[in-house]
Amino acid sequence: MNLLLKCSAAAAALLSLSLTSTAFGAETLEQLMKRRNLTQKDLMAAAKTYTPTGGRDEFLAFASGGQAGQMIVYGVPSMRIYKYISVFTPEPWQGFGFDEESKKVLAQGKVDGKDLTWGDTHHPAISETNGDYDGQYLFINDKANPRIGVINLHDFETTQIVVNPIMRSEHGGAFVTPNTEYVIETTQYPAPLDGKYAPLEEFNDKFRGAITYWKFNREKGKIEPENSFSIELPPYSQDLADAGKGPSDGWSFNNSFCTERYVGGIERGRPPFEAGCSANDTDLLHVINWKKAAELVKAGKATKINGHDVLSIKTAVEEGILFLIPESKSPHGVDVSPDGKYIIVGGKLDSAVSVFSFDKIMAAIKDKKFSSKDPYGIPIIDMKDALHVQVPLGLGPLHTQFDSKPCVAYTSLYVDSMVAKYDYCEGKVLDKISIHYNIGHLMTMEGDSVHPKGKYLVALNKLAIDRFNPVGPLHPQNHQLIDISGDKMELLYDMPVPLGEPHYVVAISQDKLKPSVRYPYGTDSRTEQKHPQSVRPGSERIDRSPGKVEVFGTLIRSHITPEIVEVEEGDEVIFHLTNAERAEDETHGFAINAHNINLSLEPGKTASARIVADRPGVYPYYCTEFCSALHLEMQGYLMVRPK
Ligand code: CUK
Ligand code: CUA
Repeated sequence: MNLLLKCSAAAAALLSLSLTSTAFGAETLEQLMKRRNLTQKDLMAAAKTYTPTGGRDEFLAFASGGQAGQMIVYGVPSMRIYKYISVFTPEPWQGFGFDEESKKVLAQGKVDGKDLTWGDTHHPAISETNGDYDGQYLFINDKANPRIGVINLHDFETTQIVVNPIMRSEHGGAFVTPNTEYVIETTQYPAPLDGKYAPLEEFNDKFRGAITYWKFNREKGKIEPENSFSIELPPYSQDLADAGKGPSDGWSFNNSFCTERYVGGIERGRPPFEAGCSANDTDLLHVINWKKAAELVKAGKATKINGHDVLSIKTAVEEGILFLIPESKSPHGVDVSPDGKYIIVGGKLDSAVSVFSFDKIMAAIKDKKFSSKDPYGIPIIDMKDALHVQVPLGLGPLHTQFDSKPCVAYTSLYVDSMVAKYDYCEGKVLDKISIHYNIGHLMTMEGDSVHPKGKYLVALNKLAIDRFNPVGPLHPQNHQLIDISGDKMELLYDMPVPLGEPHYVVAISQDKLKPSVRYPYGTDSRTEQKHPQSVRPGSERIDRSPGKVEVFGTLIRSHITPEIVEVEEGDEVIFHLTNAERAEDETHGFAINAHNINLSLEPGKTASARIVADRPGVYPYYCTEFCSALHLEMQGYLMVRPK
């Protein structure tokens, strides 16, 4: 009962009451606890996460699905998974990659003319207005094939994929500027920006990093590649990035590692010296004035590489928009505080985080107080001239998120498998908690916005090892929910994540999301426009021309109209189908035997299926969602007559 004493009075009263009264059937809570081997602490944790049947979550989290090329939507604090959002990978339930409309979105993501059916998603970002999450759009990057996916949060569907024209590898994306003017993406491993071959002997001259600022048009809900630009960076492995906010709005920050330029067994930065990527004591934080960069591009100071505007290092240095600051070696996360005054950097091989002061950085730039230049001529600000404080936290600090309480931050400690809570203004450790195991990112509610909500923290752990029932050598990943409302962090719940490595996750207050329950009649959900081939019930028809049959149909309980479609062997057949339902959640599916077709038609949506009827036969089609008592009757036949 010791633990009970620590609980709040109300909860304690509730628990002692329940212990003696009947909970379910004949079993008392006390008996149930004994049978399931639960402690009072377990019960408190359960009460903090359990969401009664029919209940709603306070926050929705959007997690990267890692190698799955998708995203995972789950609730906090219940940790119930709601949905996968397909971005770079086909997903049949939602028809993504199976209907013609979504195939066009996936085709935007071709690289070198090749169709890619996966992505390595790392960092989701929610659109912001004045630095607050606004719940309108979601962005996610693909590390393997540098791309950004745009998801409209009115229907949680991917509507655009843009391919980075100058990168072959990226990591520091997607991060947004405070009014979502730009979506930021940085390279990971350097390569020639023009995409051509260059021998490693020319590494120092031909290989480059870069940072891309993708222009986002909020009215259209689209990234505008023609209005986007990049800045050429040295051939260091660039890493995570973040945009300034408040006083630092207009600036962005990104880390780099392997400034030794070690590649292929040779350090390219100095005479051959085989010490690998961690010979130097420090790597380099990049400080960039993106607002001025955008003006320079407008003024014609960029050069085109693969049709894309790129400001050279030389121009960036001459115009005073690019600076470097030494940072602890092999850094990982760079995170700007909610008030925009501090930039916190974690070093994977270090035991402290470095808290840089934006004011100090600006003062050094104003006074031209530079200690040296890097080999590419970029001015370097001395670390001590930019540092506010270093906080010793433990081994392997990676990423940082913020609390609703001022000056309170949380940093993941990869090597120690812990989360550290500390005061970054004073440089004081406040609390530490063990996680299971090897944490990468961590996330607090709206924790990288200007108004973090506190309450919960999710630890995204790289290893689960013994935490779950074994399911073969590939274990699920482990998202751990931690209560951060009190002085001490408390571990509440382990959620196995079954889809891929969930690098990062962002969570938004549920009341900021206003998803639609139906589309305006006949909507193409990918273009968000009226679908030109949608028809109303009663106007269904079949158009025929030589070699081609076009079906304009509808689905409504409990019919697919038309119910019979007769075609000739070899015909191209296109079904344009509209769900004529208005009732909430009355989705119909549409599958055709043997043709790799499954559509998802939510109320009001129009989607198209295209097939080539190259084999005579009788092919049933049917609705794949159990939509009414007469669901199984919702079917028809595609009759393919031999020639
Ligand atoms: S993450 Cu991408 S390597 Cu720390 Cu942002 Cu896992
Ligand atoms: Cu419509 Cu089942």
